[in-house]
Amino acid sequence: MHRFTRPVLVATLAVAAALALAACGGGSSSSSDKGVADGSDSRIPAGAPLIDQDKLQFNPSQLTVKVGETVYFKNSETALHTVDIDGKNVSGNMKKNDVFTWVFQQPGSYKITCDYHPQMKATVTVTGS
Ligand SMILES: [Cu+2]
Repeated sequence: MHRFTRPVLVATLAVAAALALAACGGGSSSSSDKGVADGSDSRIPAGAPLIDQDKLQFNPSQLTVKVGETVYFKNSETALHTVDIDGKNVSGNMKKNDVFTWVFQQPGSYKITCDYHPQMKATVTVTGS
């Protein structure tokens, strides 16, 4: 029995390594989870900062951008949302697939909320150029 211990362990490690690689490859999670557009929406350049409104959340909930950079917000679901910056509704109602953009002109930390869903909260940190 003992003579099989080592090969079994090696096989287990190989499976674990394969699973880890598969996890790194992603596939199931949207790239907007990371706050960067993947280019799948022609209105949003690949690599642009993007906050998705989905599942009644802002995704991601933390984003760091530079002064003057265009930040994209996209409503990906049927629920109506807004983009409020420090309590001010700047987007109006956003329907499914609506895209809203905003350029932050001053460095700082900005609270992003939605008029309709108090649980929707995000923070955009704007750094100097
Ligand atoms: Cu909302």
